[in-house]
Amino acid sequence: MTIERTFSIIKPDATEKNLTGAINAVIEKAGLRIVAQKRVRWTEDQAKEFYAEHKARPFYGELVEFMTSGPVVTQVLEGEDAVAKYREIMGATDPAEAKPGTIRKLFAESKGKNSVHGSDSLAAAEREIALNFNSAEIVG
Ligand code: 3AN
Repeated sequence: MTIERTFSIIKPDATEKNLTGAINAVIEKAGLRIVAQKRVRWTEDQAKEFYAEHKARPFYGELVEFMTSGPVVTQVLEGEDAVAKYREIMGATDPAEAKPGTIRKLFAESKGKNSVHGSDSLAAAEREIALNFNSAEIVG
């Protein structure tokens, strides 16, 4: 077990429905600490850069459009095995396949409007945190 940091986004479908606090409650109950958080509106360029690895996927345009359609809450989460633990409590990409009690089962609408993002590896977490926060904004 090692203490890790992972990057999280509360997506526009969830901020629109006023679910930031409810999602944060699930995160904190799972033992992850929110060590940085800000509510922002991404530009198209920011969304394109963040999701660059998905450029060739058929849903890329839709994804960029959705992620810039309203405010997002970006976060750094810290805790034991934070990357894997957050993926576990987020649930499957498709909320219909997500396990009971997971954030996506509780709150998400569809594969696109799926309420949250979490880094899928430690390397991705480092890249995503660096893109969105400077070190002074992260208070562990
Ligand atoms: P995850 O977020 O669970 O790691 P990925 O990496 O497969 O999922 O996909 C990245 C993001 O692209 C997802 N969070 C989701 O919002 C979006 N996405 C994935 N599949 C689809 C799809 N079929 N239609 C629309 N958006 C999708």
